[in-house]
Amino acid sequence: MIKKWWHDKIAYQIYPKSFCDLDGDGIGDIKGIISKLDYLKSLGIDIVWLSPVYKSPFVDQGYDISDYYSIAEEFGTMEEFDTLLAEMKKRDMHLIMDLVVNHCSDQHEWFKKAVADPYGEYAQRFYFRKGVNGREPSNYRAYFGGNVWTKVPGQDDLYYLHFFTREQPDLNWENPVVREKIYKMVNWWLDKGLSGFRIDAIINIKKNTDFPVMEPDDDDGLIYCEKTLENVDGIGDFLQELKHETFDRHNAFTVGEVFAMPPDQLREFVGPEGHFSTMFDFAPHSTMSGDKGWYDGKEFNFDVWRDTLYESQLKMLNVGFLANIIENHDQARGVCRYLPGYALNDMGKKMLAAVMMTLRGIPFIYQGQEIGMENCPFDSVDEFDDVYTLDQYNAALEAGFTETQALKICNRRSRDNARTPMQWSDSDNAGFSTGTPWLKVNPNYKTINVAAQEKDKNSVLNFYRRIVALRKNDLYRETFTYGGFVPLFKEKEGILAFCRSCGETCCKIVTVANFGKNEAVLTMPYKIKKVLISNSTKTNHTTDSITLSSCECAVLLCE
Ligand code: TEU
Repeated sequence: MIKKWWHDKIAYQIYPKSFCDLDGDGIGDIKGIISKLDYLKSLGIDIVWLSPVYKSPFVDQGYDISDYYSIAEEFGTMEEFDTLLAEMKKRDMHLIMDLVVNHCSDQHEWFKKAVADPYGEYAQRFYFRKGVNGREPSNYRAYFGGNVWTKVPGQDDLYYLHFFTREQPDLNWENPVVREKIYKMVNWWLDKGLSGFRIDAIINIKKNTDFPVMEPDDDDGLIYCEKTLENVDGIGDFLQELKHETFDRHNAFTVGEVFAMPPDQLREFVGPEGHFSTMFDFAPHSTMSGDKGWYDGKEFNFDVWRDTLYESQLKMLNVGFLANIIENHDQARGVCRYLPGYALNDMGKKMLAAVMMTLRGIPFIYQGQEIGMENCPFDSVDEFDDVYTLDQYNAALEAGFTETQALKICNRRSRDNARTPMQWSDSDNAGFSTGTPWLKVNPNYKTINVAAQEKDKNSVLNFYRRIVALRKNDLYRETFTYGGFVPLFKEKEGILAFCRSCGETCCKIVTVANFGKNEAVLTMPYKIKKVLISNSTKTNHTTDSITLSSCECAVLLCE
């Protein structure tokens, strides 16, 4: 395998609106991020992924961009952004930004010009279509609800396409002018010194532009828009062109947000010549997805989750690397998803960390994960901000759930769970802001916060520091990065365990974790030489076996 600069890196996602607010307006800002770079360095972070900071009306929290060349004034100025880049370089850290190019904002100059002249050049940069029999051109349901077609303002029978909210018109990738302008913008940022991009919702850029009416998948007569992409060929041509015109020229690191990839195209997407450096592994998360929405989401099933994780790891062995997450800004908090009630404590959180940080692939830590932030109790639907949550609340009501039940469903699943302000200390607003935060602060900030965990050598934060340092230790880095993956103890209930090794040239490292309620005795297939890290004060083991109490984990150097 040809080694790349990003193979052994650790990444951290910042959701800027909720990270750190220095100017007191209740919204995080770039100056706040700069003030925390030493903190990120102390955690061992190499790459920071910044969720969108571009100019935006914030209908979808910055994923609706009105100017790709400007920084939103809520976050600061371009000069401050340049300072951020310079300060990161000083610390030998890389910055990647979000590339949101399936759609822009309806406040983008192109869309305004398209609306002003709906049969002119700018309308060609979007999908404008005539209605059919006085209705929308087709019957697709947008990701955040409703029809993907909305009437062009001022027009009777002309519609534009948006797979997300109506304020996020889809860009027409079939139009070479659009592609050329996007590549120019991407290169502009890379020339500035970015190390790459996280690429948003990218599977959506290739559509069947005949937009045929399709068999509905629900009583509303619509079909989920993602399903309409299933048999559409040709996305590879767009993605290879994008890569060739931009990323390749800068040796950039790219991570795709790819849902619904055709399963036979793994190598095309993330193989050595793949469209992206890596892409997120959403398979373990998707084991809980419902067919219709959050209201029919599945309960967490440890066996299904573990087997899916193993499958993801194994399928990548001779292909490349996936990016591993337990959460992001679109998910509820990982500790609340994957840890049963009895494990939702510091032991359990460290166990999840040990598993995630020793898998094969690029680890992405989401802000607050390193202190074990949890889902937030939202007491009323008015406390949510997220468009998707409001849609799913209504979907639950329409499916016959009561308001109390719908609120409970959203409490479990809402994207706002991960978007509440970062908990820096036990002072007002968790030390996030001196103003009124834009979103509720999780009331548990008095006990779960960075300042308290800095002082406690056994905190979740310090465990993350140690496990990150272990992964980067010169003695083990090669194994953690390039080592294979062999699942162990598959027949043992509640056990997640695997061996990482790369043959003669490097050492053998085994991770064992007991997600079960009862103690487990594991007879080891390899001799234990040393406990590299564990979440207990004293690991009970001999050279041949190890006994794990409930929620106990260990990373072992073996012979
Ligand atoms: O998410 C893309 C996407 O497809 C999501 O709707 C996803 O299916 C869902 O959140 C899973 O829980 C990206 C961004 O990450 C998200 O924040 C944006 O809202 C969306 O694109 C539109 O840009």
